[in-house]
Formats: sequence, structure tokens, C-alpha cells
Amino acid sequence: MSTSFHIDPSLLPSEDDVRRYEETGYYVTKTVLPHDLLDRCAVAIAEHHQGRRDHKLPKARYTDWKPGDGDGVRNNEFCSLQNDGVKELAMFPVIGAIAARLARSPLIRLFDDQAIYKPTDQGSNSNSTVGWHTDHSYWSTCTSNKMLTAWIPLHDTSVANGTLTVVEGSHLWRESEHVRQFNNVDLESLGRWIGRDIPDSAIKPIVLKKGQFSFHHMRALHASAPNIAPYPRIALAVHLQDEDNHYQPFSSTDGQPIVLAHDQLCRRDENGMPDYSDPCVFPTLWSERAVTA
Ligand SMILES: O=C(O)CCC(=O)C(=O)O
Ligand SMILES: [Fe+2]
Repeated sequence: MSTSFHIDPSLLPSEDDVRRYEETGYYVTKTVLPHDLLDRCAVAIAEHHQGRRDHKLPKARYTDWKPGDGDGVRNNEFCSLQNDGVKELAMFPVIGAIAARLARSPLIRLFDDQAIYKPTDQGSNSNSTVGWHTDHSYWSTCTSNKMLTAWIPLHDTSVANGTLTVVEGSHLWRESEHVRQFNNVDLESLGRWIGRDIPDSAIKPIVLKKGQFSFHHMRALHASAPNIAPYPRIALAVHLQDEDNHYQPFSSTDGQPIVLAHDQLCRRDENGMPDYSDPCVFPTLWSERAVTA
């Protein structure tokens, strides 16, 4: 990162906000993102769906919806590395500055991002659901316990348009650890499968105005219900690393080594392991060292 930044401190979470994030596993920002930045990202995602790529990635196993892949949720991963209009939003400095406070980290790097387009639900099917999961369950090769996701809708969100829903406090539950059901449309049976009573009051749909966004902790359970509004719900999920995160070898229960797409895309370190600080794949959003007074 060559530039230095000044961020209005009133936009950042206070120490009380950070403590609340540590207890609840999520945080809602003030209205901090310019509308024209969000509108440019909406155009960039629409062009991405039509096949535009500013940069082509090496072959790796990631999801990148294209026409013909069905009319359910469109999930485009590593979108900001491929599309400059998406990158402009993903790298917007205030996102990293807020994340740095929440994670209590002097530096924040991208891990990856997902453009998520949720079409209007057709009624009889509920294929615009995103199922319960924790982001960490997809990142078992990460050493960190402090990674987090900025969930940035490109317009107002509500229960009707299928906003993100977080289970308050679930980042502290042992039962959340391996919940990995992004594609499971059953949102009702979470308590039963994880073997824990979940009070209705812990289920928090995050209602946001355009320009606001939310963060959730890597171990927080989250999902989103079908979009019954008459227009698509579009959001960019920006997954972030704290400074200390690095790669660790990890195997599935059947002994197979886990290989993330990240591991296929990034350079190797001196031990031949994936380097999660490779600036080409994991650019720095925010560093205290680049802040102007
Ligand atoms: O946009 C959604 O509904 C899901 C987003 C998500 O899973 C995330 O932000 O980690
Ligand atoms: Fe997620």
C-alpha cells in the first residue's frame, strides 16, 4: 500500500463498540460508504456476470457464477482480483480501518471476497436462501481466531429482501465450529443439528441503510432468508485477515489435506507453504503505519 490515509475518527467503532463486537460477534457501521462507490460496484458486478474480466486468475477451485449456472443465488468468489470496479469497493480504506479496530490488529489484509446476488424468490422454491455457516469452517488452513467479514449490501436491506442474519454470541459456541451449510435452504433446524437451544431473540436480521454495512466474526453463525422483494439483493462480502494470520496444514476427518483456492493462487513462502501475505492475492486494506495524523 503506497498511499497514506486519514479516516474521520467519528466513523470508527469506540472501545465500547469493540467490546460489544467481542461479545456479540457482529457490528453495524455508521453510514460510511459513498452511494456512487456502491453504484459503480453494482455495474461492475453486472458486467462480471456477463463475462467481463479485467484480470484473469490462474486455474483454481473457486465459484464464479456465469450465465447458464442456474437462476438461484449467484456467488462470484475472488471477484475483486478479477474486476477493478469490485476492487475499488473491496479495498476502500474505511473498511480496513474499522476491521483493524474490531480485530485489534495493526494491519488488515484481504483474504477473499464474494459478490452475492440473491434473485427475487419465485415463491414455491426457496433457492435464494443462503444456509447457516461460519466463514471459519471454510478456512481451516488459517491460524487466526480473529478474522472477520465485512458484509456490504449495495442498497438498503430489510427482512423482505433477505438481509444477512447473524446468531448473536454464536462465535463463542463450540457447536458453531464446523457449520458449513452455505447451500442448505433449511434455516429452521439449526438448533437441532448443532444440538443447542437457540432463543429467537439471538437471531438478528441486520437491517441497513445504503452506505452502512456490517461485520461478523469468522466463527459467528450466519445465513440469509429468501428475497421476497421484487428486485435482486446484491452484496459484496469482503473476508479479511488480521496481521498474524498465516497458513497451517490441515486435513479433513478422512485424512485428506485441505487445499483452498487461496493456496492454489498465492506464492509460496521459504518453507514451500502458501503465503497468506502475498500482496498480489491478499492486498493490504489498512495499515496503522500508513495513517496520516
Ligand atoms: O450475502 C449473503 O447472504 C451471505 C454472505 C456471507 O455468507 C458472508 O458475508 O460471509
Ligand atoms: Fe459467510
